[in-house]
This record gives sequence, C-alpha cells and structure tokens, in this order.
Amino acid sequence: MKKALITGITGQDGSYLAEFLLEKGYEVHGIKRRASLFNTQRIDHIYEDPHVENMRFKLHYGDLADSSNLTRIIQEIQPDEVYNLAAQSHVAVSFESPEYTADVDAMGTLRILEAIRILGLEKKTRFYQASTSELFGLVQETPQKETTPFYPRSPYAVAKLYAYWITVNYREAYGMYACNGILFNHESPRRGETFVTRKITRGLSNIAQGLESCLYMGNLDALRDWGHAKDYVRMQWLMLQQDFAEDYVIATGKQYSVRQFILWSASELGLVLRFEGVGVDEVAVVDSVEGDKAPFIQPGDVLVRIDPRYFRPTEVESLLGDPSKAKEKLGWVPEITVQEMCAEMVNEDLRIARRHALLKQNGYGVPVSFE
Ligand code: NDP
Ligand code: GDR
Repeated sequence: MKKALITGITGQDGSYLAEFLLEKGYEVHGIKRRASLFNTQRIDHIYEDPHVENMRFKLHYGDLADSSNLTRIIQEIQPDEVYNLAAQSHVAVSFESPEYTADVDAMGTLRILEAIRILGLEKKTRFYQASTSELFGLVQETPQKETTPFYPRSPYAVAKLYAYWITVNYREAYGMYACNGILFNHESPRRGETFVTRKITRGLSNIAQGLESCLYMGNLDALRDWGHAKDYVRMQWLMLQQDFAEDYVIATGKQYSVRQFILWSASELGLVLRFEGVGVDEVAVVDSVEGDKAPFIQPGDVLVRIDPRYFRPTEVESLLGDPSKAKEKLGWVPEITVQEMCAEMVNEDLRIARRHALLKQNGYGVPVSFE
C-alpha cells in the first residue's frame, strides 16, 4: 500500500486530495496545526477512529515553521509521496503578514525538501509543490504557460517563487522526483470564505436569506481563470505518477471577471443585477427577482458596493492559463465548468444560509463574518 503525506490537509485542496488518495487505496497521513478550536471540518467525514485496526487515515500535529517536527513525521511515515499544500495562502493577508508568509510558504518548502534529503529518502519519496499562477503576477505573455517569465506581485507570490525554484533545484541537485504544479485559481463549496468566489456566493446567499444587507468588494475588473478544486487535485496526483518529474501549468484556458462571477451567482439565486456608477462608486442594483431562493430581496435593492480596503497595494489584474502541456502529456482535461461550479457553490451556501436563518428566527446565534 502506498503512503502519502499531505501538508495542508485541513484546507480546500488537502481535503479533496485526501478523499481522492483514499479512493485510490493509499494510506493517507496529514499534518494539521494545533488550534484552539477544531479546524478539521473539511475532513471530518473521512476521519477514522485511531483505535480501529487497519486505519488508512492518520493526522499528525505539525507546522511548516517547525523543521524538527517535519523531519520526525517524515521519518516515522517514510512516505512514497509528499504533497506540500500547506501555506498562508491568502494574497491580501500576505501584505499584512509578509514575514510569516515567507517563513511558511518559502522556508516551509525548503524544510520538507531538506527533511527528505537528510533522511536519505530522496530516491524513494516523490514531492509535489503547490505552485501558483500568482508567480506570473504582472503578466509578460498571454496566455501563461510553463515557459512564461515570472513577475510576482505580492509577498505571497515572492515566497512561492522561492518555493518553486528550491523544488527545481532539489530535483536537479539531488535527482529527487520533485515537481511544481503551477495551478490557476480553483474553487469549490469548500473554498475559504474570504477568497473572492466564496465571498460572493456566501455573501449573496446570506443577503437572500436576510442575514446580511450588502456585500462589500474590491477590484471587480480582476480577470481570473477559475477551475474546480476536484479537477485540480486529480492533476496533483497524476504529476507524481510519471517517469520523469516535470512542472505543469493547470488551468481551464478561459478567463472571466469578478463582476461576471457576481452576475452568475445572482442569476443562480433568481436575481437579475445591473452595475451602475464608476470606480469606488460602482454598485450592483437588483433589476428583477424570480423564484423563491431570495425572499428578502426586492427590485431596486443595492447588493454590492465597493470598499477600497479590499484593493491590494499591487494587484494581479489578469490571469489566463494555457494547459496544453498537461493535456498532451498527462491527458488531463477539466470536467467541471466555471458556471457549474458557481451554481454548486451558490446552492451549498444557500443551504447553509437557510439553516442559519432558521436558527436566527428561533433566537439562536449564527456565525458572524468579520471580513
Ligand atoms: P487553504 O488556505 O484552503 O489551505 C491551506 C492549508 O495550509 C490549511 O490546511 C492550513 O491549515 C495549512 N497551513 C497554513 N499555515 C500552515 C502552517 N504554518 N503549518 C502547517 N499548515 C499550515 O488553501 P488551498 O487548499 O486553496 O490551497 C492549497 C495550496 O495550493 C496552498 O499552498 C495554496 O497557496 C496553493 N494554491 C492554491 C490555489 C487555489 O486557487 N486554491 C491556486 C494555486 C496554488 P489551517 O486549516 O489550520 O488553516
Ligand atoms: P487570488 O484569489 O488573489 O487570485 O489568490 P482571491 O479570490 O483572493 O482574489 C481574486 C481576485 O479578486 C479580486 N477581488 C477580491 N478578492 C478578495 N479576496 N476579496 C474581495 O472582496 C475582492 N474583490 C475583488 C482580487 O483583488 C483578485 O484580483 C488565490 C489564492 O488561492 C492563492 O493561494 C492562489 O495561489 C491563487 O488564487 C492562484
């Protein structure tokens, strides 16, 4: 039985990848951080009681900032594959915590590679690094592919640039099977609540159920190439199953604006919106309401306003990936369209909002968003 170690197993991708590898028959180990509240909601459904015999899913306390902890865990497991998904993954937050982001996202990657090397596992353990389209930042070529020059635009992207190159360097210096998946944005109902797609689907669903009154957004002109996380974790595994380690761009090859994602989400709720005004005065107003998904919304309501605090000191305006290499060499094609994904996210957030609305009507507290 193959053994995989996933860092960041409690995150969006970690949870889908763990499900995928369990289905493939792997023994799956994950590193989770100690937190004052439970942080395993995304993986609770696959959790196994450690007292059960032959369990195939095991969590270890750890942190990418702690090299002795990482070395001990890797020594104990002797994994065939390591998927390094852990990161301070929020671009805007990286401007507020640049040093922490560098420590975890850049140095954390080095710590794992060094652990594999020091333990003499460099010929046994295959390594996947969660690289990102943010490396392209201020784009030098459209669409972006494996050979497009990098120009990172945030402390997050700069930290990930180090992680990208240290992965390449360990491959070349020590003959390790180590590769980078340069993944463009991928989302799902399990996406963190403060990334733009989830913020929109959750915010509009909450407004539809009378839990919030308005959604405050940043740059609506930003263009992204959005795919579904389920499609993208399949690719992470495929990259480690080849004869030679190589780096791959994973994207859909289609690009849309944040404004368009708002329109799709609203439409799934039965709402037709129109955008009015320019710059920070732009708003989204309801033109018409159909169906029963949004009982608290009336024509004329303003659902979206701009709040400049969501603007970034340096923005990545436009990303569009060219996944030709992944398609040709690995036979990978995304199966879920961005519109299907948006509908899935809205309907899941609506289900949660309806539950919270019911709790509120009956005098119980509901989670508050501080974003
Ligand atoms: P999430 O933010 O959902 O998950 C991040 C994971 O990393 C969580 O499990 C988090 O733990 C963990 N983590 C954070 N800091 C540490 C630390 N110091 N030590 C150990 N674990 C830590 O990210 P995604 O699942 O969306 O992304 C996975 C990876 O892919 C990330 O590296 C991200 O940068 C990268 N990426 C993501 C893309 C996307 O569109 N989703 C695109 C390209 C790259 P906790 O739950 O405790 O917070
Ligand atoms: P990104 O994702 O920065 O691309 O990084 P995010 O969803 O945060 O932003 C996408 C674009 O939307 C604009 N935007 C807003 N973003 C947020 N979060 N909140 C807002 O209110 C808002 N309004 C507009 C942003 O300015 C940006 O242009 C994600 C992360 O998952 C990274 O870890 C990953 O590496 C990249 O995707 C690929």
